[in-house]
Amino acid sequence: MLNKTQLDQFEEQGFLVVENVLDDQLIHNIRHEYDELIDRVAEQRQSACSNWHTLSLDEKLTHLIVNDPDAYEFLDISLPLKEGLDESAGVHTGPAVFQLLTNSAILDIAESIVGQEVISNPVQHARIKPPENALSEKGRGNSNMARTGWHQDAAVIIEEAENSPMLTVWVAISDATPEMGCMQAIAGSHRWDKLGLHCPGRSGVGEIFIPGDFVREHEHVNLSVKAGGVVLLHRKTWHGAGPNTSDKLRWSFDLRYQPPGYSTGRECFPEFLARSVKHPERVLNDPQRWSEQWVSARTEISKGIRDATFNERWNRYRHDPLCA
Ligand SMILES: O=C(O)CCC(=O)C(=O)O
Repeated sequence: MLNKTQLDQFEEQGFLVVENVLDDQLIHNIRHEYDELIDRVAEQRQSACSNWHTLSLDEKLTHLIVNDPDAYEFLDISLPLKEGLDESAGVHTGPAVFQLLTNSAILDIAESIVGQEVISNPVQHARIKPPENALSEKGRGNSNMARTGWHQDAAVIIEEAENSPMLTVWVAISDATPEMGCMQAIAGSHRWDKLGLHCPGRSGVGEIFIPGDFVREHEHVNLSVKAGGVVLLHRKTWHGAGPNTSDKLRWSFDLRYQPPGYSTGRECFPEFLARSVKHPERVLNDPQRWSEQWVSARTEISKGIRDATFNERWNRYRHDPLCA
């Protein structure tokens, strides 16, 4: 659980860095799961290079993302936010990722902020970022693999969910330093009244950014953290992540938690009860069932049984001079 100093700091600044949250075994399990996944994906897409089996996991991830950026959806832990989502859409829902979502140290932290009833919100992503100068132009517009424009998490979801008390838990699988494109945030910005203006990005739904001039008016801090640590963000905190200018891979997952009874902001994707004092019998413990929920979401969306409404509210600013 977070202590009083940490809670006060989160309340005051709108973010908090907590080191040493994950144990080495969980990081190992995730890396191992992705090692198997990357081989499968590269084989299916015929994206492997001739010396593939001599490469380390980080080298394989880098090779695939640089040379076949469209393969990224098979590495992400959310279905892609694209129109016309069909049965071929990729999402990775392996047991090690479920272990991460339901990890007791992470849930303790989430509980400290959202309360004893904890929903895992499906607004979640894997961010696996090779050195930015290796990426293609297409890759550079995608915040899963390149820099992340400044934004507020409450602006990423549908408007009806803007006030859902959602907590972002950003988990470092590799170290994250300023050179590697760690998270950056503006202290106290979560207490500013209205959401800032967000502009639609050039590459797909979900990529939005606050114009640079608005960001530069304020000082920001770098949220460096070591592998196994987490960064917590209030949903209204202005934040982003710089480019990875190092020669290493920068890898993180961003997860969201909230109390029950509020919209998750992406209702077509599955949420689940991760911890509960009131209804322990309803807590989801089965990685297979979790995975099946994502598969059902994909099937129902592709058949039109489930409506996939994503956040498109910033599109009206596409031609606004402030967004140029
Ligand atoms: O890891 C990143 O680059 C961005 C993550 C982020 O913006 C978030 O978790 O809200």
